[in-house]
Amino acid sequence: MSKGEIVAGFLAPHPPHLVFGENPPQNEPRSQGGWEQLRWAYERARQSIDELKPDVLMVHSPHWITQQGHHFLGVKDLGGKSVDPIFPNIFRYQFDLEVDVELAEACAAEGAKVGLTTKMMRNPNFRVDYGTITTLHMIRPQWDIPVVGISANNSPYYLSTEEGLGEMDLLGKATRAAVEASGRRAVVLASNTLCHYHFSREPEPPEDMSQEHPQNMAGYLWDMRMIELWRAGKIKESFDLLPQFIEEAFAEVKSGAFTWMFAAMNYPELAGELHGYGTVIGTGNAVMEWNLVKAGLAQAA
Ligand code: 2X7
Ligand code: FE2
Repeated sequence: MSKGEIVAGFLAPHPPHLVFGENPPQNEPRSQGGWEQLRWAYERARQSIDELKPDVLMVHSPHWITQQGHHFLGVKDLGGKSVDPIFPNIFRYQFDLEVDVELAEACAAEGAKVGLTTKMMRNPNFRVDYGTITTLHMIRPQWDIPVVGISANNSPYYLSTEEGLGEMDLLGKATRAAVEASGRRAVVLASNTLCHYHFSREPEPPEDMSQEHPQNMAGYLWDMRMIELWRAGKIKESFDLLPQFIEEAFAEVKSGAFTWMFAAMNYPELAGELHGYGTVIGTGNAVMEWNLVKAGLAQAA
């Protein structure tokens, strides 16, 4: 078996509004559209997935919260209806997905080796969270590539940010080791919003884009500062700033997916491609790609 590798990483945020705006058959509520800049950004990211031809999509979601350890979806076929607890009016999604259980088990084993508490989720009736589903739907609506789903232990919220993100760094390195041993071509997806300040009232209808804009200017400026660093490939500098960004913009990257993804990619000082930026109920969201094949750091399919 040839050595597996991570072929790309995407910042792939999960506001369920994006699925709502697209009106796929799996989602019950209907909309007149909305959030096009972000949905068109995902269309460009989908083209890259077509070209990369990965064997597996790996996603870390802040909305599957497991306070005791890092959990991995561990049932091959999962299906059912996933409802967003905050926005049940816009996200009631019939999901049907295939899990790469072998790779998930290898990630859990590698994580345990480096001292993390890890666990396989074996409940066949498990309802997959809206974060995992939205990111996966937006990046690959065909659902024809097996997935690895990873929970958020959320250690940065009850340890210090630095300690918690240190755990996510270990989880990313463990993920990389598991992918390499698996022989798979893997794409890693950080399911994270940037600035997370949001409005507390929803417009009527929710897709009224005349009401959509950044919740505050300081948060918007933080998002632009971080995106500029990522577009310039200044990854180390961006990680040095990450705790301050999290603190001042209440950024959702605190939950660890972004750190996990970069650790899994071995922190390449590589310019990311911004597919698009937009706000959702005032929060900042960017769809960005770090393509390791184009950079000569991974093999083409
Ligand atoms: O989970 C989310 C989010 N991160 C941002 C915006 C809107 C809804 O849900
Ligand atoms: Fe979120």
